Formats: sequence, C-alpha cells, structure tokens
Amino acid sequence: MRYWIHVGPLLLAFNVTTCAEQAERVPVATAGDLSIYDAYAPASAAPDVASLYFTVVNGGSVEDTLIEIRLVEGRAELHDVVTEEGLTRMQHVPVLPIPAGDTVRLAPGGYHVMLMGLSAPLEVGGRVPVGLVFARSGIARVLAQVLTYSDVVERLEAAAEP
Ligand SMILES: [Cu+2]
Repeated sequence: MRYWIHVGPLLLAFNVTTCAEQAERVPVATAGDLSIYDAYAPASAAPDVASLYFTVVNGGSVEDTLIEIRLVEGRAELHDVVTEEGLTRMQHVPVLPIPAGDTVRLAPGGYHVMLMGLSAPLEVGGRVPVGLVFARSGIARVLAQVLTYSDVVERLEAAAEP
C-alpha cells in the first residue's frame, strides 16, 4: 500500500507493508551475525504446554549454535519430530547448529521449542518473552506472537512460496 505525506514543500512517498509481510522480512531480534524472524506460538489447548517457532538466519561466515532457551516462567526444551517404524514422536535435541550463511527454520512437524510448566494456556494476541542463547553471538531477546491455528497455517503457506 502506498501512502503520501506532505513535509513542507516536499511530497514524500513511502510504502507500508502489512503485518504479515513484516513478519517475514523484518527481524524480530538480532545477535551478532544472527537475525531472528517470525517468532510465534500457536494458541495452546493444553493448560501448561505449548510449542514455539522462529527462523534464524546466519549472515556470518562462522557457524553458531543455539544452546539454551530461557523463559520468564516454565522451562523450554528444543525438540525435533522423528518417525521411526511408522511412529511419529518428539525427540529432545540438546543443541541446534546454525551453519554459516544458512537459514534454520523451526516449524510445525519439525524442530520446535517445547514450552512446559506454563501457569496458563497461551492466548491469541499475547506475547511470549523468550531469550535465545547462542554459543558465539550471545542472547537474542524475542517476543513471540501467540497466533490462531489458521494464522499459523497461513504463515507456513507463505513461507513455502518461492
Ligand atoms: Cu515437542
């Protein structure tokens, strides 16, 4: 969408992107050469457990590693989803490498952060403060948006587009 504003004798044009577009393009946090995009958590049905997703882009030339996830309340674990002998289950992953020049996307069906021991279910419109601790770059502080399930599906479809 294009907006026009008058500044004295100058007429300036600037483009305003929608929230959905910004979520894809503007990092929600940075640390060193790392940029964090699109941090969200689907509203939870369970009272004390939820999952959380984000994307990390390593713009540097050295690999980094996500080593810890800090929460204000409850505890967080890094999980992957694996299928063995036809059974799909979650598996604890101790650390997550972020290769140089690469993008690592946490998304439903794969890597995710499991939030446990929450005092209340996550509600749509809320935000979850999270500290992502990287071995080289230090902490990236992120406010993850709590989204409806259909918003999550929309994001996945948008992310899958070329
Ligand atoms: Cu899990």
